[in-house]
Amino acid sequence: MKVIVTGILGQDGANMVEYLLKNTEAKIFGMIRRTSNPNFVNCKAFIKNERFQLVYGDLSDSVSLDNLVRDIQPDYFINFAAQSFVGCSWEIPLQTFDANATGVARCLEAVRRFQPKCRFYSAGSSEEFGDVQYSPQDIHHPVRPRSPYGASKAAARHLVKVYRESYNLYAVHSILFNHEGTKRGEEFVTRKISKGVARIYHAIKNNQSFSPIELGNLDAQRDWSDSEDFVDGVWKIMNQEKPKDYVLSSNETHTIREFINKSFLCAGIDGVWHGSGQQEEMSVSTEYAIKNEIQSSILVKINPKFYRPAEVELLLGDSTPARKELGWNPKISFDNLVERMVKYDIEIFKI
Ligand code: F7E
Repeated sequence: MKVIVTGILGQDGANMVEYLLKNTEAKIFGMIRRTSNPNFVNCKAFIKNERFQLVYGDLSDSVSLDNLVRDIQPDYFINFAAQSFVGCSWEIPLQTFDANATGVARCLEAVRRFQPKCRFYSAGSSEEFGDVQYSPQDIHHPVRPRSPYGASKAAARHLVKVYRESYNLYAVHSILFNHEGTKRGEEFVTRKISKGVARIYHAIKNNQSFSPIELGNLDAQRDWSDSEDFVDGVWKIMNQEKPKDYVLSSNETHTIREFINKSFLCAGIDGVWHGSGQQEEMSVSTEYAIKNEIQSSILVKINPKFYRPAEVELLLGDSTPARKELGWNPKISFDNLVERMVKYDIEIFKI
């Protein structure tokens, strides 16, 4: 069995490769773009595995995708490559659309032309639901994106459906709600918080001053899971008798503020909120400041530069069909997820 996985330098691609090496006998071809200085930090566990091979390819280059599919003749093609940062998608809308939507069309064409038996997975996003009409959101929720990123993923979803129905491909585009973990990029809010908490934890421990974590909208609500649970769900979705799209989610929603509270709690730092709107801040409690002889006291403050031109205020998924029909059983709760991320970042923190 041969599997092409794209996006292997990122969180999901790397977790997918680790999952496949552990749970299958497959040979894995991990696709990366040619860059002058690639960062393999997420690939340490498998880069030297004999069942793993690095291959060059690019979602913007159909020749590379055609060649890979023609030469490898994969049984599965799992596409986790993307411009995945919503916040940045207003600054680079065309590149976002090219990678996330046209890139999927290029993959589908490569599969259709050179290995139509190959099962294809496209990573959908709850950002496609955007300005939500009802909660919890299931697979039938209308597509109402609020960002160029959401629009690009929505377009990919339509393309996958069209190719599935037109050419009888096993092509799926399942909706992934937010999913995080210790491989998460630092620009995403959860890792930004866990790394910031680790930095402050070490500053307090070493009697040093610290600067606050600067964030945008703390009221947004997200349905967060662990990426390691999701790659198991994705593999189950790819191995059904007939292709069908599902939602993967925790079925819980939490504000950014709740994620912050839990993170500081995990680090044993006692914070209190005060003020509102752009003046809202979290600082260490008086008792904690006295006990630890802390001079700088602000832990979190608002920086409007992290507000988005349009926001998805609430996401809450309904993954009941995936749990019932696929036997998908996510293991990492919201509390576990926050704890894992904060403890990991405290452990690896370097000044
Ligand atoms: O933002 C708010 C921000 O960038 C979450 C991607 O994996 O999940 C992810 O997209 C929320 C938003 O993730 C900051 O406004 C506040 O409401 O961590 P995020 P995301 O946009 O939800 C979906 C499902 C995907 O498909 C995406 O690829 O947090 N927020 N302050 C902030 N966000 C960031 N990044 N930085 C802040 O300072």
